[in-house]
Amino acid sequence: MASFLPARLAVCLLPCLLGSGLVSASIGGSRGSHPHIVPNQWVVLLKSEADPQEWQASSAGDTVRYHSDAVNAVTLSNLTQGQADQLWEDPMVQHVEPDRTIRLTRSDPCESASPSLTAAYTQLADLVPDLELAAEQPHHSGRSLAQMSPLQPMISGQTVPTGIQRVNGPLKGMFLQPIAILDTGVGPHPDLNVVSEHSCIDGKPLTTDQNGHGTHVAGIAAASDNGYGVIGVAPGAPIHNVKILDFTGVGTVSSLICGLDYVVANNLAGIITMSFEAAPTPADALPCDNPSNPTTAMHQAICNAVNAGVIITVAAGNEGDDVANHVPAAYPEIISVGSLADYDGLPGGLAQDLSTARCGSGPDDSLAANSNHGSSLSMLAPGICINSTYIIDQSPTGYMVMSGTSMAAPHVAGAAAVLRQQQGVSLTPAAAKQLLTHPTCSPSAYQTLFGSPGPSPFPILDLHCI
Ligand SMILES: [Ca+2]
Repeated sequence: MASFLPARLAVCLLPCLLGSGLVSASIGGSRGSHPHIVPNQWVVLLKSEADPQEWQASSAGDTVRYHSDAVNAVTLSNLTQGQADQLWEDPMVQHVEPDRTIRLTRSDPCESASPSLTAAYTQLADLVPDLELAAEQPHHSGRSLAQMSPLQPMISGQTVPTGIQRVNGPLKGMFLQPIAILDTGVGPHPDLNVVSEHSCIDGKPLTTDQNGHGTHVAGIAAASDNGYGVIGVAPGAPIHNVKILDFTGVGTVSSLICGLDYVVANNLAGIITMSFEAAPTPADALPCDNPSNPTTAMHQAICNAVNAGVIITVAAGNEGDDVANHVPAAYPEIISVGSLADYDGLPGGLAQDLSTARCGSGPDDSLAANSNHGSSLSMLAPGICINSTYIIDQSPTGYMVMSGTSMAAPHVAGAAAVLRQQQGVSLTPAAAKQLLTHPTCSPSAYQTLFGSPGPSPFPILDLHCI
């Protein structure tokens, strides 16, 4: 441990630089003058009768990847605007649009790791010198799930995070409905039951998480009930690690569609959670499945995944804005989740107002100050001061407290896994959304929001009421 950076610095080094805007990066390593567009890269949606691999042979540009499950499309790079315009003349082409960057929903990773777990993981780190992954070498971890697994018994003591308490967890039992985490990667982490891994980052097949965000999200949804670490909403549920954002938290619409393709094509998971935003375009507001006036590739791909039976939870975003201004959170087909500020795991607004503390985000049991909201927000779940799994590379404890709607959405994904287990896999995404957003508990069971007594204007996740 002697050569570890001081814990707080090590924990914060990369994510804090990114969070403060001091570091920026994009997939592919270059970016044009427009920060939301991948230069000379295009998503070409093809008509249903076209085979993407055969069509590509006659097109200009270089193929980044084919899409055939979430949408029928090809992503092409090194294609000029003029060449892209010419593609509209192709009878097999339905729609051409620039590939867009997608970015992690901003959250606060700079909180302290759980003190109760620090000692145990310090011991773990002492035993495993190669846990010291330098932040400047984010793509070369080299550790594997197999290397981690034998270390599980070295960690003792399990805490129930406040968010789990607040939604009336933890639940006991076997949770078998898989959840796909479309994020910065997941783990490896001994408290997570990762059953498959796939990278959609160009030229970087490594699926491990060098950011920490995806690992944190995964633990909220499904950390195992195993006597150590934390426990998730659907404890031990199988996790599919689908890496669509690089270590800086940046991806593309193409990498998102790649992730959706992976889940849909392999029929892997009936639930997806994701926490990113793209700059919206007018076409994002158009309905899906209208070839004569098509919506965006991102929206259509998400619709197709939902139509294939996948329940999708999306972080509402942390701008304190109307969620209607943010995609994909604004899409009506998904469940958008805002952040509830809760400090004690209990309803009623009784906890001390921690607004001056690092985690403070308004009064206890209120809508978090920076959570997006508005009439199109589906529901709330705890999102402030949430303790969950984190990459050991950047937290010697392996756990971290983070805040944001990124932390709220996976609570609902875990609940969707519980619901699917209760109701059967035939439960449709629309029916799941209806059940999750119309709790069976009476409004009087709700809490104070906005600092004054009264019913919540938004449904709040409660595992006893779904
Ligand atoms: Ca655990």
